[in-house]
Amino acid sequence: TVKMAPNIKDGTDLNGVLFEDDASTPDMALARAPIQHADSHPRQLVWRNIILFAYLHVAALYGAYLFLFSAKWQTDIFAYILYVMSGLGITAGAHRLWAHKSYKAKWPLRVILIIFNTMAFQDSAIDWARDHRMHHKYSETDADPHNATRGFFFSHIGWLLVRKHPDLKKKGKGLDLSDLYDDPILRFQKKYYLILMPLACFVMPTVIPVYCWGESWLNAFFVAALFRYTFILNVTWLVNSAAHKWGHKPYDSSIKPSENISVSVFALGEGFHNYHHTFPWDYKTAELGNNRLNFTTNFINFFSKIGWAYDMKTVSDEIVKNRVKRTGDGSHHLWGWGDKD
Ligand code: ST9
Ligand code: ZN
Ligand code: ZN
Repeated sequence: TVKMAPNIKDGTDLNGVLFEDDASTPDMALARAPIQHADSHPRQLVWRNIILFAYLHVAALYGAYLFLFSAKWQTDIFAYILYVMSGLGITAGAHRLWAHKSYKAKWPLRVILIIFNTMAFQDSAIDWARDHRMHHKYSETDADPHNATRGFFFSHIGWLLVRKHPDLKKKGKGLDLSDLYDDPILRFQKKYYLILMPLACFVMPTVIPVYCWGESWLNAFFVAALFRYTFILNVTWLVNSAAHKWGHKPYDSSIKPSENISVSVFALGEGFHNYHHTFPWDYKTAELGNNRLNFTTNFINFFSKIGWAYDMKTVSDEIVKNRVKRTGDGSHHLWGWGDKD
């Protein structure tokens, strides 16, 4: 079942995160205020993160070398499968299900997604969704965790290397996260994160290649754990950096998020970012009716066939068309894939 958002009229959806209640949030006026710069706020470097991320990226380069020249082919395929699984834990799980509530999932699918999500180690889904709701609600202001107006580096990785802006912490108190805390699966993951995450992201990916096809510990750890993990991190961050910088803006030319095909391919369908920021409740995170270049949408559609995913929210062609006319940059004919213009 796919639902059209019933009571959202075009124009009231700006920066909406949750399709039921967002347009009525008083802070919405603030969220649309002119772009603010964070220069007045001194950066507080977090050296622990700087050192860990520096190590991780050097180790991942070594892992990439082993991936190409040393690991068994089974290990390479395994790393690829883990990339898709943990990627879905972010896209179908943390992003479309938990941050945006763009569809509903029965508990077996939620269990699958929380396992995938823990393999991706991007912090608990509750914390991820909290940051992401801020990212939409206060997009490109100081209260946006990876505010793209602070530059490519900050929106890519820099935001994880410094203390958060005081504005974010202040405004963040106003978020309603009760839907997330109501789910025992999400509470369980957050409570035991420091045990579950190392097992799912580092131990399991290392042990399986060693015991199942006799891979070396070195190859298994650097390829299936560190290289695979760091690769997905960077793909995810590219949505915040590259897809907030390069590409067309067929739906809303007043914001930085853009339609970026290259990012979409690696991010399992999450690079159609101008659409996504314009219509954030759409479970497809893209207009394309036929789900091209959108593996995550196909994944959710598959589970809707067996009844584990339901109540998917989307946007009517009519609303999209009006919005394109009113605020688009005129490039929609390149993006409607011939079936909407
Ligand atoms: C990682 C996450 O990489 C990546 C997320 C990317 C998002 C992408 C979105 C794009 C769209 C989707 C596309 C997906 C594509 C995927 C493709 C896959 C193939 N609201 O955080 P703290 C308050 S993680 C409300 O410690 P500091 C709160 O009271 C990588 N309140 O701030 C909080 O206390 P508590 C691995 C908030 O001290 C308190 O402030 N993880 C909010 O300034 C302190 O919070 C890491 O490396 C909020 N949003 O530290 C860890 N935020 O939590 C990195 C905060 O107790 N993080 N508050 O409630 C850190 O080390 C720290 O957070 C810090 C800031 C140093 C960055
Ligand atoms: Zn964004
Ligand atoms: Zn989003």
